[in-house]
Amino acid sequence: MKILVTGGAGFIGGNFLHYMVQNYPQDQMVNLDLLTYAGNLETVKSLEDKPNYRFVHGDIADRDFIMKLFEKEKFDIVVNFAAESHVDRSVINPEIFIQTNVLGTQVLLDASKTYGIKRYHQVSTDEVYGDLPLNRTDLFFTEETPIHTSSPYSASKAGADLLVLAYYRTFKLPVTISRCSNNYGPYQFPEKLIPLIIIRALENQRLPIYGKGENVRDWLYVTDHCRAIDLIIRKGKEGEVYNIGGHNEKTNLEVVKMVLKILEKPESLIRYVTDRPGHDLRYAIDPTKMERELGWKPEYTFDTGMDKTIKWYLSNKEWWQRVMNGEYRNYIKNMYDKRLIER
Ligand code: NAD
Ligand code: TDX
Repeated sequence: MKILVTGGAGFIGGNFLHYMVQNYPQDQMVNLDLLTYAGNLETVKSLEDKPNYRFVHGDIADRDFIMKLFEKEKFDIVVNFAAESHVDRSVINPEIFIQTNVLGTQVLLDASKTYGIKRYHQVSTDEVYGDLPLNRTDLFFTEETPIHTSSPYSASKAGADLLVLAYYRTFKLPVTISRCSNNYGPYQFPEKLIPLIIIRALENQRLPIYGKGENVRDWLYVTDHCRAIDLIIRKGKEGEVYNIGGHNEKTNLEVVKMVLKILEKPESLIRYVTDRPGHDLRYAIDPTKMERELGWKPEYTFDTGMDKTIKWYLSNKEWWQRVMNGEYRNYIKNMYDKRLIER
């Protein structure tokens, strides 16, 4: 089996490749990545000498390049992780989100249709369902929850999901979609809450919490997400959507306080800053379908997952120090300076 993994130099795609290369030595993995600010070949460095792994540099939205690649490689399975993935960046510059997340997905779908594949899997997000109220803890996102997006990021992911389902209905392309809750774990770019907080706390810098810190996210350790995708591409039903989550809801403040406690840093580092525009209140996944149909359950609790994650950031300083280059420093300055001054 030859598997194309797009966005494999990013956080979840990279973890997925580590998992797949190790668990399926008989399958060939091709990692296609544009190496944007979020892509880092050091994440997959230890795979470079493996006989069942290869890297290809390129853009999923470059139609000529993708068509030639599919013609030459004859992939059996496509797993599309490649995306612009940060909500805050989509507030500042929505265009690249449409380009990569919508048009890039369409190019991959067209290539899959033209050259034939056994399965196209789209890695999507719980954010396509919008948000839930904070005071209705009885409500969860199911696969039937209507799409109702808030940010340019989630709108672009929802647009891609609709295209994927349209290619199933219209062209009988064998597709599946997974919609996962917030991931955390090794190799996550430090613009996302958990790595940002770990790294800033280690450096005794102020920890920006949007609004009152009451927003709720449903956290899943990244390897549990990777295992779920592996199950879906092998055993999932064509044309189906699968929600992935571990019933692990926490307010942002709870998450930040937990990190501070583990790192033995003071809560006085916390700063409440200007809220994210359109900030979704609560995400909560109902993963019953994954459990019932594919026998999936998360292996990590928040305690075991956070312990592993923090230990990883502590022993991989070179990885995160190298990604915090000029672009990263400018981003942090533009994103947070004004927020921290305003309040
Ligand atoms: P990430 O930002 O860490 O990685 C994205 C990767 O895609 C990078 O390596 C980047 O270089 C690559 N990329 C970007 N544009 C590209 C293009 N045009 N062509 C080829 N490669 C390109 O993202 P992540 O957090 O690993 O998320 C991966 C996927 O999972 C995304 O589709 C995201 O929407 C989805 N998702 C993420 C989470 C989460 O909590 N991080 C949760 C649910 C779903
Ligand atoms: O500095 C911060 N302060 C803060 O309070 C940052 C970066 C975030 N937050 C809050 C906003 C959210 O309520 O923390 C929460 C988590 O924020 P992010 O890490 O940016 O994630 P989120 O917006 O929830 O989206 C994530 O989960 C769904 C991923 O980035 C998406 O790619 C995925 O689809």
